[in-house]
Amino acid sequence: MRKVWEQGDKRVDRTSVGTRSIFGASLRFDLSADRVPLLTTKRVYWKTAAREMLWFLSGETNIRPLVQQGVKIWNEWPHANYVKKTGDAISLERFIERIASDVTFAERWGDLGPVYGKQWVDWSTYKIDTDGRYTKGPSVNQISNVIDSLKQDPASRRHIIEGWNVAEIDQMALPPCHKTYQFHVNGSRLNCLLYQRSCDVALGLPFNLFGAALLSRMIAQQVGLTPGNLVWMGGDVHLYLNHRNLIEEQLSREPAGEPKLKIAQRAEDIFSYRIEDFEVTDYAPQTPLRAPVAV
Ligand code: THF
Repeated sequence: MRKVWEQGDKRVDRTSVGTRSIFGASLRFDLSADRVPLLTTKRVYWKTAAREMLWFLSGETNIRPLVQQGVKIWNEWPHANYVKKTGDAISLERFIERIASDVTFAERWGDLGPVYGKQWVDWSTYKIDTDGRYTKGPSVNQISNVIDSLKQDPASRRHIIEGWNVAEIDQMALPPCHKTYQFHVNGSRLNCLLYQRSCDVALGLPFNLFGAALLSRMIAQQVGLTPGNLVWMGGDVHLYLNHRNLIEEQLSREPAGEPKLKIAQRAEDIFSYRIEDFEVTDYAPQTPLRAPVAV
């Protein structure tokens, strides 16, 4: 955060909020002994990040199940889309109440398009016959495939979960930021590398790191390995200019402690984990810091 804030170039971005940004960065964390990258310089609502990760794994792309669990982090995009398409200047709060109470409305306006969940567990395929006609092929469950390949061919360099479906980008509310996860087996240890094309350091990164660590830990448990390293690589790594107060406060604070993440029991399969299965201990963060999300 300090590096981006002090050395980043000023850029006008898609959201027109303005950022300071560096291009190309990496972080490395040791996940052994239940360690987890969870910020202590502000409270991170890790259960929200965990619920989001379970939502991705469920294949869902509609915000309704998140809304029903009180998770608000994806609300702004469907709301902005609704206001833009209908010209109805409904407030975010009223819009979200309708998503929660009205299934038909939620189906029509709560969907983000073929974002993470769809690509991870239900990537569409097509076959082209000799006349150049397209027919639908079987869809691909990348999560199941990675679980299988880790078990059957641990030395493979192809344990990849990819969110960047070029053919469907234009139907997504937002193209994936944490777009590629690669896994790597070293002896009994499972390493994970996350490549994130665009990173909102103040709001997104704490969630994305916790999410990646959780995914890595669930997958390790499913295939009988111990979590090794988590390597994070970022493309455009930025701080929004309207996050100044949060940034200056956070940079004045000292990290303290070593939070741990445990999974109480092994779920039957990678899709059957529940929020109650996750436990964070040794977490005594400083106070939460609020900042608006750029849409
Ligand atoms: N767009 C932008 N501009 N930043 C992002 O971090 C981001 N994401 C997802 C998609 N687009 C993005 C959405 N994820 C918060 C956290 C994650 C988000 C969006 C918003 C957020 O506001 N966090 C607050 C409140 C948490 C809460 O409500 O519990 C926080 O204090 O952490 C990055 O993947």
